[in-house]
Amino acid sequence: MTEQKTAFKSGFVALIGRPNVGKSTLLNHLVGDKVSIVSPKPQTTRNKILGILTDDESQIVFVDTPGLHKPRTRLGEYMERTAQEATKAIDLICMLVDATKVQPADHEIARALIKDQAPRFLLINKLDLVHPQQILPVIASFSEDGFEEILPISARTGEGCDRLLQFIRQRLPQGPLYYPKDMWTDQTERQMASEIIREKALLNLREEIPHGIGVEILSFKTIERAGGDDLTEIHATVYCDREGHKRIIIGQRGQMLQAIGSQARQSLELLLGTQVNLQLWIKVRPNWRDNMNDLRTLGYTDD
Ligand SMILES: Nc1nc2c(ncn2[C@@H]2O[C@H](COP(=O)(O)OP(=O)(O)OP(=O)(O)O)[C@@H](O)[C@H]2O)c(=O)[nH]1
Ligand SMILES: [Mg+2]
Repeated sequence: MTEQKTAFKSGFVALIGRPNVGKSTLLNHLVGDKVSIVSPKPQTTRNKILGILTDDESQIVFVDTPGLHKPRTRLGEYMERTAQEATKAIDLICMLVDATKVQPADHEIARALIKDQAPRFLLINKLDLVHPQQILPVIASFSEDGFEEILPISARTGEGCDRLLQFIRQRLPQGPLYYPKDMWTDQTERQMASEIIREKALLNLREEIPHGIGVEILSFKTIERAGGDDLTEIHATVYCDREGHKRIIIGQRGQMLQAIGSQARQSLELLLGTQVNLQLWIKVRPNWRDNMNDLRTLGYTDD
């Protein structure tokens, strides 16, 4: 008797939800690598980012998206559009909510997703922060919104994530290998470098400053050296929108910029597997988030 080979399954799975609910943390956990930057500040993710998980039987292409919010700048509008578009032509939508603070906006998003007609799972994230009994009313409050599965998870501890992957694989259609087996994201090293610098700025800076930060990579060059001790030279400009913010980003005696630079360099060395020489410049560009040219320069465009 010949052994029947099971058909390969593949598909695109969008991660959708309000800012800060843990979409990027979940993406990184599921892909098992740092693909998308994470911070305690809302509106961390600004672009659509793919994280790809491939095994012998399936390929899941996760699509991380900017958190859905009410945009106040052109950058915000771009982020909103990006997230909305990401639910089109998708095989499965995973909507995330934060178990510690479900809000009316979550219910609005859940209802709006009904019209997309794609199969939908609801993931109640940050399970590690709540008592299991607190989850029951949350589940009940979404019971009319047509979710095929409602799964409590913790993207931080990984609780419930294996089960989530099982459900996702069951739900995937038969399909091709969309991306090469060893590919785990669609971002270039240059794009990842820019995101890592922005992440370290987000982690070190307070309040409204992070929202006004943009990073442009000016040059990115790997120099091969004897003994495999290669060096990557990265020059980048950090945009901010006020003179006062520039002073804070540089900090007293340059300490803040040094902290951001050295944390970014360490992450970049891990990512690239080379030594890194990172040079950062700060530039004030008032209202760059509303300026189409600046948005284009920083890669926030629809094309
Ligand atoms: N305790 C706990 N914290 C979590 C969990 N998932 C995410 N977080 C934290 O929540 C914050 C936001 O996480 P992100 O992954 O950046 O959230 P996001 O939904 O991608 O946010 P945006 O990109 O702004 O839309 C970070 O501080 C994470 O460490 C979780 O399961 N448990
Ligand atoms: Mg994110």
